[in-house]
Amino acid sequence: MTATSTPQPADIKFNPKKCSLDKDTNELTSNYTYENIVFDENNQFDTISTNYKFKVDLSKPKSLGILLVGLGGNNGSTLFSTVKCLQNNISFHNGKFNTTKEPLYGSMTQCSTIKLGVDAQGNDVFVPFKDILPMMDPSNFIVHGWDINNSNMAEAIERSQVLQYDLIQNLKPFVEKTRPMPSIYYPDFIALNQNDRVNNISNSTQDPQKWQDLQRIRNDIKTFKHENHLDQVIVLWTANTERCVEIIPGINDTSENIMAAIKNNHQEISPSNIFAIASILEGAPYINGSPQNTFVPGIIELAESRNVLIAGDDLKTGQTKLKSVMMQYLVDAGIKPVSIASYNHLGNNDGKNLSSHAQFRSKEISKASVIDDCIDSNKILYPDIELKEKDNHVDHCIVIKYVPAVGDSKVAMDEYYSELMLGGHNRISIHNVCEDSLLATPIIIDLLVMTEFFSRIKYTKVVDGIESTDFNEFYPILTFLSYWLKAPLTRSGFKPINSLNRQRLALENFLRLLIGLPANDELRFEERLV
Ligand code: NAI
Ligand code: DG6
Repeated sequence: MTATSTPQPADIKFNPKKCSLDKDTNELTSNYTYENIVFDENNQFDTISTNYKFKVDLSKPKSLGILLVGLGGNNGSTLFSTVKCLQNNISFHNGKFNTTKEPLYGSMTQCSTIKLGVDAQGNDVFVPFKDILPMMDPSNFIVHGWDINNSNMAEAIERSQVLQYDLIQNLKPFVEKTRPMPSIYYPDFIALNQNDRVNNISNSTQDPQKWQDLQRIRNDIKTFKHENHLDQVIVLWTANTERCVEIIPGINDTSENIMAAIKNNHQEISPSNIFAIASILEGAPYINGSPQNTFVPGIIELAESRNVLIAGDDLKTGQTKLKSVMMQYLVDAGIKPVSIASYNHLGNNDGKNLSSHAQFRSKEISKASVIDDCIDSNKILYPDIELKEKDNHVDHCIVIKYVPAVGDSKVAMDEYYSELMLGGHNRISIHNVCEDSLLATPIIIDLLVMTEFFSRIKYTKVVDGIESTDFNEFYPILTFLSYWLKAPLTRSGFKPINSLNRQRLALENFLRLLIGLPANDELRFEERLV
């Protein structure tokens, strides 16, 4: 593999000392020894080391089915349009010139690189992220989905006001024939101000039949898969933010209870609960791109028992991504942030929905959690709570306001106020204006590409030189996707990792080990030692 090539499966280069390729099955197997330092309760440590064998199926599917809940929204219609642009070479006027095939800026899989090593002169050598191993090309996505509004996709992109005028005109012939499938709407979960959008639903709001709703969504997934001859479908929620559901023992705490609660039309069963369960029962990975707590314990248990990949919550696009970087920078520099005030205003339909308190609260929770792991990492700056409560936390204030005039251009203003030595203070103010859905869409692409990629990987443990013939799939909560998610859903007993660099490092090192390379470090001994 060269630094610029786009390898086909046959071109994959790997370290033969660690990997082998089975040409019959087209699977690449790599050996990896995972080492970690484990401390006991007396603060004594030991090195643990576990041998694993990972197997990647190098044959990616010809097409990947994508079902979006919220297809007609800003993110949904922008993703749909992006794929149509790629598939049909649709050009558009970008300021001064006409262009086709602009790179998918903002997508880590499509536009970033990974360091593989150094050349003979000690210069770093990078390869495109997507070229390390075969990954889906977004032009091979087949996209459809549901929406509570029946506008066709030409009307949807016009309404969204995300894309430029001439691109919308050029896209129209390719998108106007698609209408979202009717969805399910339980009015209590999204803001009342969304009511006037509702004209494409299959349930009765007066006489709920949630069990039937579940069957119908399952059927939609099956039909889509069958009609498009697809091996795999991924379902992603990019519909309005819902209010959080209450976790109620006996209702949504186990998989058995939640199925019974659906049959009984329990009020705390949300539309996103129905979509997640339908996907899991159909074996389709489910990603929650919004902040609500769809993944109640009963749904996690169902995903575990069916071994279906799930990930969430809430796309990490602008302000929060920057916050996870800023916070890590400050804390790792030994500077002590004491307050972060984050203001947002936006004028799209997402902003309108979030102007309602219960839906705002879901977002507030997901936006707030992003600094927790940084605080936990440094007991010098943030000593244990018993010492003095005020020393232990950051005043973190989150405000979101709906300002229709700015449309999809979201404005984010953040002030980081920190303590310096000898009583000094440091105030950093950030003013960030971004086209919200043009940041979110490449992130959705990454989540889909990586979910499909991870579904082709299996592993087994090697104990005393003996490897089990049974290869396992990943634990269903796919925390490798945390890089793209604001409030990473995490396996019970583990804390989420929010720091962007740590999330990216995990992905890079995992891709490296699959081709037999050691974890990346920046020791640069070529330069530093004589
Ligand atoms: P949007 O309001 O433009 O689109 C949401 C769509 O969902 C609408 O077309 C609406 O009719 C539809 N919808 C509502 N309930 C539904 C249901 N039960 N079934 C099917 N469709 C339903 O919002 P946008 O901007 O596309 O954002 C979508 C979600 O992604 C929101 O929850 C938002 O908070 C989240 N998000 C958005 C980001 C962005 O940058 N745009 C970033 C991070 C998260
Ligand atoms: C206002 O905060 C609207 C939200 O939907 C955000 O646009 C979205 O959650 C992205 O947030 P962030 O913090 O990643 O920019």
